Amino acid sequence: MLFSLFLSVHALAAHVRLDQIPVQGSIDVPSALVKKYEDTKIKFLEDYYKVDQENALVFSSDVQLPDDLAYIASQQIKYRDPDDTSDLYPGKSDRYNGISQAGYLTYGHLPMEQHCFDPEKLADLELDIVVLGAPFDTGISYKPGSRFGPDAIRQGTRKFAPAYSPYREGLNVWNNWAKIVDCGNVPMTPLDNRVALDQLYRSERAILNHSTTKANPGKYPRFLALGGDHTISYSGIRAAHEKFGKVSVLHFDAHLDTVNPYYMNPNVTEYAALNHGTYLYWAHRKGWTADNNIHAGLRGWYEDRGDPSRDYSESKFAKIMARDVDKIGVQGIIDKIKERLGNSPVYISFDIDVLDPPSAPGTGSLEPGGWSSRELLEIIDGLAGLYVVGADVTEVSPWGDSTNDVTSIMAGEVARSILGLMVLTPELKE
Ligand SMILES: *[C@@H]1O[C@H](CO)[C@@H](O)[C@H](O)[C@H]1NC(C)=O
Ligand SMILES: *[C@@H]1O[C@H](CO)[C@@H](O)[C@H](O)[C@H]1NC(C)=O
Ligand SMILES: [Mn+2]
Repeated sequence: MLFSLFLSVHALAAHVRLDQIPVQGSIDVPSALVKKYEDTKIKFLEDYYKVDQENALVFSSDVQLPDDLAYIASQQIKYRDPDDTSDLYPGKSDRYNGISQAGYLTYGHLPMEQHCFDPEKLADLELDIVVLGAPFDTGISYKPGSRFGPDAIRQGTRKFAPAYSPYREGLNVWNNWAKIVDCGNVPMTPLDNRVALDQLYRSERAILNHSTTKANPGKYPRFLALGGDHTISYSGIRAAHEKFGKVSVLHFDAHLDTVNPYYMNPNVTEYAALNHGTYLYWAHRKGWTADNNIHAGLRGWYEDRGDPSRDYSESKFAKIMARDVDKIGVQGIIDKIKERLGNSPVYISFDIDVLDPPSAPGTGSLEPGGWSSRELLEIIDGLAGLYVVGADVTEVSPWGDSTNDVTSIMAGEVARSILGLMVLTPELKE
């Protein structure tokens, strides 16, 4: 704040009369502006600038500036050599110079990796943690639009940089041991869910088949998929299970998503039986998920009276209800999740509708009574120590995001917390 004020005052140019600033011809500096700076009570400005008798804003020469500030304050702009583009290419300018709009649109300005699914590169391209997009919303029962989620979430992370966590001393998810990249969006056909989910499964399996860097003590890369509707977890759990064995699912959602398709509207055909309300039922039925799964943030009403009991008997989920936060607090929730999951390999299946609707309006099935973003982020960050082998952040439907990309920004932040868990626990505890 101070810093930008400093620069803007400087733009008015020291040693130049305010009414004679040579910016594209002449400009009129109203005396009110001069008055404004005279009245400024910010010490920083008082120290370094003075307004002389002729109302000119001057740089006060009796103040000794440190070199770096003196450079910023100096009148001479040192232009780079015209052939020098070293500060302009993506991955440099955008990530390190703090220019959020620069470069390609990747998650959090991560390096773009174009060869993740290139069959020629499976053997030698090393990856540790991968973000990928799953643009798919034809498994949904209410409002569609989440096929546009991946790019919206990336846009919501424009402000990200390789920065340090304010809550965990020294944690920088970007600059750490792991090579983290964005592999782009997987092509998923909107015309046949069976094919689309298979496309995603093969992509995630391919990611897990890459080798890792030497810095990685674990055996396989790990991934975080940006959805897409929640059906995409089906592919992720399937791929993760192939490498890590049965995974324990930590499911953040307002809804069960373990619904037995026999009881779920529309219960029409075999094709319809796999959708964003049933994929967890199928994942357990297929033998990909363990017996210690857990929901967090539930509050959606049950279509069938037997849904909540089948949730346990058929899919082995324990339940943390949204309102539990008022009874046992955030720490109580963290403890319950950790106790349930222990040292298992965990797949985090995340639905943005776990948040209270005002915190995430851009989603398909809003449910009142959800967690605040502060509660949610504290819960996820509190899970450090879990061994997260795969994850997704789903159901971001940007067309419902009427104000300021709120939902995309939330999703981007949740993803950052989940990536933090991956960085903090690089391998399975024995
Ligand atoms: C990829 O991983 C799967 C599952 O672990 C394995 O069966 C398959 O052989 C791997 N494919 C390649 C090309 O490495
Ligand atoms: C689901 O579909 C089957 C087969 O058409 C039908 O027998 C059954 O009654 C349906 N279930 C419910 C709960 O409607
Ligand atoms: Mn869901």
